[in-house]
Formats: sequence, structure tokens, C-alpha cells
Amino acid sequence: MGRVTAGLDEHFRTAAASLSPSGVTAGDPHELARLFEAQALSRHLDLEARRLSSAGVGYYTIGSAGHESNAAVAMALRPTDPALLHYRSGGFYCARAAQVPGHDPVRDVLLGLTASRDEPITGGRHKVFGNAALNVIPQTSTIASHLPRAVGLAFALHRAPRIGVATPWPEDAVVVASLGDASINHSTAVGALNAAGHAVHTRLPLPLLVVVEDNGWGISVPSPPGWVETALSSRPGFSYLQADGSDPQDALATAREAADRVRATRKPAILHLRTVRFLGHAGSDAELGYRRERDVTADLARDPLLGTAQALLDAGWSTGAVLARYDAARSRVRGTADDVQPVEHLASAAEIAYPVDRRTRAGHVTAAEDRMASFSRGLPEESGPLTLAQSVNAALTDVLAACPQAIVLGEDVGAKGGVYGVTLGLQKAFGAARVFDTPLDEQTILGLALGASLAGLLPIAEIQYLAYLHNAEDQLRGEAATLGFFSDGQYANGLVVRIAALASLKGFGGHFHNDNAIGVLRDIPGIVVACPSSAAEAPELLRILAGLAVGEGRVGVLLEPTALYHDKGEAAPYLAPERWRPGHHGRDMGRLHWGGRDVLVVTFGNGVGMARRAAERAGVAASIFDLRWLAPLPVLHLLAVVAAFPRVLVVDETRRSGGVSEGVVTALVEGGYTGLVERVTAEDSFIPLGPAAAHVVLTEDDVVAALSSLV
Ligand SMILES: Cc1ncc(C[n+]2csc(CCOP(=O)(O)OP(=O)(O)O)c2C)c(N)n1
Ligand SMILES: [Mg+2]
Repeated sequence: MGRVTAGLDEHFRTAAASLSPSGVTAGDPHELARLFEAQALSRHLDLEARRLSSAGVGYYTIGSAGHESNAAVAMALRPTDPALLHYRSGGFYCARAAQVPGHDPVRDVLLGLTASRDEPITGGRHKVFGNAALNVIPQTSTIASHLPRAVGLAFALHRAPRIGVATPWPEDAVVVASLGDASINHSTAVGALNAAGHAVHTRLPLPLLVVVEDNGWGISVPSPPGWVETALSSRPGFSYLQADGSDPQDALATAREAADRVRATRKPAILHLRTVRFLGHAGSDAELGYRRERDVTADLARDPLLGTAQALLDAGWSTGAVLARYDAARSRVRGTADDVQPVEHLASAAEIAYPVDRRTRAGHVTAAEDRMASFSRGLPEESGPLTLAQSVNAALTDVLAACPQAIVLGEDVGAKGGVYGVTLGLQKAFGAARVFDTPLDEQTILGLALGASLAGLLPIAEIQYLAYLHNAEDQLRGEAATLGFFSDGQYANGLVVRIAALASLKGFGGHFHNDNAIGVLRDIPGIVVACPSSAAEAPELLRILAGLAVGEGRVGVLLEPTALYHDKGEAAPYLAPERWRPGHHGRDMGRLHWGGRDVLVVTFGNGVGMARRAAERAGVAASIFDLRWLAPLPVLHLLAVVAAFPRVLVVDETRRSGGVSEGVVTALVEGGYTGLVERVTAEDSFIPLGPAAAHVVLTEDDVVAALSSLV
């Protein structure tokens, strides 16, 4: 054992041995004993983590030492309260596990530290605090990124029953989310706290307990004295309570007050828990490089375990009994560590990627029994051809009618019906509880969707323009897409994100309304990205995405080409859901439009119409393969089709670098296609305002020129 870890261990034993009853009012000895048990187990797990790491069989050393007072928070809550925890939550985890018979938190954590495939939440993919049976939802290490979801979950705990959907949690559950003091400065945390305050301001119930574990440091950067209190004590909508983690009576009483208040009032609270950080930020952190040794040593006096030891003495325990309990915790941890080793690690890429790659039978979103009731102006299949905007609107109506758990949320999607009218009339038809405007914050939109999905809803979120996804995309990348991975498929957050996307081709609106960069979506493992080329395609893609969300818990993205929204030339009759055969032209299938053998144009979105017109102008016998799915690409179908053609032109309106065509050409090469392949794409540029846009977006003229030279 290293000098520092031995120092912490020794310090506790020596200091505890010299304690004597202080004469203050005694607390409940049983409660204190439970607290001490959780704290001591957590402490010894941290010490063991360093030992395992030194022995080359442990892979994680960020610990909870100094933060063990968070066990008091678990004790103030119920094991049925969903918890999204900070990475220093060893005390919380041990205390919660003790509330549910049959759980061994020591074994769980040790299996995590050693990356064992038997670890109960990630199956050896990471060391996190999580356990489905304990309602601890695993979190990533991206600072504060779990807070928008926590707000969404607290929101959905009330919204779901209001629209007749049962959640996995009791009606009076409290969502607890914890984070560190430095993390409160992250815009994700600030945004989430703001969204919660906004909800309270509009009188929405929001049972959320935010625990800020304030050890004064963010790795090597101190939080300025007083800043945490200043930043948190007057957040709109929140109660603010503060407790000293080294004083168990204070921590227990204040945590209970905070939890009870949130449970009773259904309003959020912040518990500012003062802690210390022992053993540095992580095993690799040489703390003495940025802190004075005497300050580090002075922190030892604030050891929460010592505080609880003192309280136990005051409640009648002997020092011998306290030390015996402490040493018993060490023996249990050491014994279990020996017991679990050697562990088995994940042994293949397929096994690792299974939760993001697995394919079950997707749930089908079928037709509601009484569709008429939802279409005030008559059934859409009985009107003439619909534009893309109208067909998505009709398909959304059908999904909302068929799935009582479906909700539509976003900026301007309510009374206005979306900036392009895609959600027109939905709020009127289904009510403001199911179709509603959010605050202007994409991170909040996605966070609400993530939390709502966990609670059993089917969120269909709208992002107003692709350019505005980028400021919030971590909610998709780091949160939505990873939940299955970090829970070995035990948790899922099936949802659909609709995004107005791609270039208008007329230069209207400049860069921010003409974003054609989708590389950030295509490389996220497990998410499914679809793009309709016409009104005829959109309803099916939306239904499949909704089915994947419900059946497989998939995250689906529908990129809706804004240029086609109101294009009557691409209008089509609406295919009613009862006449739709899911699977016939389903997922993994593109669509071939036959036009001759000279060349196969592989394209999607606006490219399909562009290629059709360009082939006519160039007088080329071109067939068009509409990819429809941009991630994963429908590679097998493409390879089967392309074999009959001597030439391929990839028409890609996304950028030359990182765009869809890179994936298509790679698939053709790897699939053994030996014909001629060329591609036309947009330029690697942002898009300017006005006619100059034509120089960087893909135009029909570009496609005519490419076809002419290729054939
Ligand atoms: C978005 C993001 N940026 C940076 C990091 C790297 N990082 C990990 S922990 C940490 C400090 C966090 O400090 P605090 O919130 O006070 O928590 P503590 O470790 O002190 O408990 C940083 C910068 C990260 N995990 N996520
Ligand atoms: Mg800190």
C-alpha cells in the first residue's frame, strides 16, 4: 500500500483510538451504525482500489474518500428513488444497497474496479455506480451531463401518469442527482438548474434533489471561497440547504429535511454537502504539486468517518467497538477482493458492442383504432398528395394516436405548430400535456426527452435546425447513446429526434439554416439516422424509428430536408398505417428507383430529386438508389443492387470530409465492387447567405456535369 493510502488508514485508526465521548446529545445509535458501516466499506473499497491498481489488476482509482457523508443522503431517501450519481458515491451506494436485501455493494464495486464481465451494471465496460435493482442509473464521466436527464426524469415522473402512462417508480418518488463543486460551473449544470427553475416557475411539479458535494477542488483548481454557496443559494425554484459532511448528525438531519421537503412539495432542492477530498483527485494525481502538505494533512481532521466514530462514542459505543467495525469492513473488502479474482474480462468486440448493436424484434407502431378522432380535417390518405411537412405531420398524428406514451416537444412545436408547420394542430388534437413547447435550450429539449424515455414515455423531440443540435449534441452522444452500453442493455432511452436539416439550395437563411454537417451523428455507435427524400418516404421512416425506440430502446434521428418541406413537386399520397407493411421495405433497406443501366446514383434526401432531374437533363440512363438510412448505411442492400451497374455516382449533399459519401465509397470498396466510382459533394465550407451559397452547396448542375463526364 502506498504512503498516502496507508497514511489515511493509519490516521483514522490512531485518531479514532484517542476519541472519547464529548457529552453532546446522542444520536440514534442504530442509524449511526448503519451510516458508519456504509462509510467504512466505501473507505476500504477506495484503499483496495489503490492496492488492486498497484498489483496491476485494478483499472480505476477515482475514489469517494472524504465524501462518505453522501451515505446520509441515501439513508434519507428510499431505494425506489431513482439516483444519478457523482463518481464519488461509494458511501451512497453502500448505504442504498443495505436498504435492499440480497445486495453486496462490496462485490459490485470490486467487480467494477477490476473490469469484470460479472459486474452488475456495465458488465465490465466501466467502473460506475449503477444497479437496476437499486434504482441507481449509471452515469458517464462527462461532468454534469446527467443533470438535464435528471430534470427530465423528475418532470416525467408527474407528466407520465398525467397522460395515463405508468412509470417504473412510485408516484411520490424523488429523483436524486449529485455532482461536484467545480461541476456546478459547467454550462450543462447551469442549463439544467435553469430548466428546473423554469419548470417550477410555470408551476410544474419537479421532485428533484440535487446534491452538490463540495470538496473545494476541481482536480487542481480550487473553488473560490464562498462561490458555491453564492451560486447555489438563490437559484430560482430551488430550496437550498447546507450540511457539514464531517458532522453525521448534521448530514443525516439535513439530508432528511431536504429529501422529505422535495417528496412532500414536489419542488426541487439543492443540498450543499461540505466534504473533503482524500487521496487526491485520482490515483495518478500528485496532489502535493498544487497543495501544501499541511493543508492536505489538516483535512484529515474533517474525516467524515471520524465524525461518525465520535457520534457513535457519544451514543454509547466503545472505541474498541468502533475500531472493530472499521477493521471488519477492511476484512470484508479484502476477503471479497480475493474471492472475486481472477475476474474474466470482456473478450471480443462483438461482446463489448452488443448493447449498442443488438437487434431485437422492433416494436411496431401500428394504427390507432379510431384514427378519425385525431384528424379533424379528415383522413390524410383521403386528401390529395401531401408535401413532406404535411406527411410528417400526418405520420406524427398517427404515432400520437397509436401510442398513448408518445409526446412531442421542442421549441415552437405547440401553438405555432413548428417554424415549418410540421407539428401544426398536434397540440390541439392531443393536448398540451403531450405536445408542448420547451424553454429555448436544445440541451434541455434532449435532456427532457432522455428523462421522459426512462420514465416510459416515447419522446419525439424536435430540434429547430441542425446547426442548433451541435451545441447540445453531447446529450445524444455522451448520454442517450451510451446508456445501453454502460448498463449492459438494462436501461434504454428510446426516443426520436426530428431535425430540420440540410441546405435549402437557395441560400436563404445562411449557414445556420442550411447546415449540411452530419458527421457528428454518423459516428455515434448504436443510433439510427434516417433521411427521407420525399413525402412518400417520411411516414415509413418515422414509424420505423418510433418502433425501434419502443421495441429496442433505440435513439433515432430523422433528418428532414427543409428544402422539401413545402415542395409540391415531391408531394405524394399518404400511406395509411393500416396499409403499411412494416419490414417489407424496412430498416437496412434503401430504395431503388429504376431508370436504366448506365449508372447507379447512390444518394439520399434532396439528392434523389436532384439526380432524377440531372439524369434527364444529361440524357443518361441512371437508376437511383435512395439510401434512406444514413447510419447505419444499408450496405448489404446497396451491394446487392450495385453489382448490376458498371458505374456509380455518389451524390452527397453533405460535406466532402466527414460526409455520407465517405461511408458509401468505403462500403463499395470493401464490398468488392469493381466498377467506376465517383462522388459529388458539398464543399468543406460553411454556407454563406444569398446566391453565393451555390458555390459551396451541391447543385443540380454539379450532378449533371458529373453524370455527363462519367457516362
Ligand atoms: C465535460 C468534462 N470536462 C472535463 C472533465 C475532466 N474532469 C473530471 S473530474 C474533473 C473535476 C471535477 O471537479 P468537481 O466537480 O469538484 O468534482 P470532484 O472530483 O472534486 O468531486 C474534471 C475537470 C470531465 N470529466 N468532463
Ligand atoms: Mg470538487
